[in-house]
Amino acid sequence: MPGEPQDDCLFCKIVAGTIPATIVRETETTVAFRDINPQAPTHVLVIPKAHHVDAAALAAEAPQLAADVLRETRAVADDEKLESYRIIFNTGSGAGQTVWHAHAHVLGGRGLQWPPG
Ligand code: IU
Repeated sequence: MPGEPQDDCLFCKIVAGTIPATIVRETETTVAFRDINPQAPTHVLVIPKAHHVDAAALAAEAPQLAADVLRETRAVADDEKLESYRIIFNTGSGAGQTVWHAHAHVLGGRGLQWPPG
């Protein structure tokens, strides 16, 4: 069922607290934590607590929750005092998605090239 915790999902385990993460923000519906392999001085992942496999599924299955995630990206940027930053939802393996629980990357603190690779 969309939204239900998955036993084999790493990010569900972070939500449950059974795998450690450096959590920077938490709301009733979302968690934000530092990426373990940061690609910029600020690299924070914002995830819904509920399990949805990717951004497309999240938008379709729980649009209010998608809005919660987007609002939290703004809050992370404010907390980190980022004037410019990038929000990325890698969606599908061809786009670089490796964890099948929707997450927004918030990247900032350095110059960012466009287009991305
Ligand atoms: P992707 O868009 O699915 O490729 O992003 C997954 C991210 O999750 C990636 O940047 C990893 O470094 C990050 N990550 C993490 O922060 N903690 C973990 O335990 C694992 C991956 I596994």
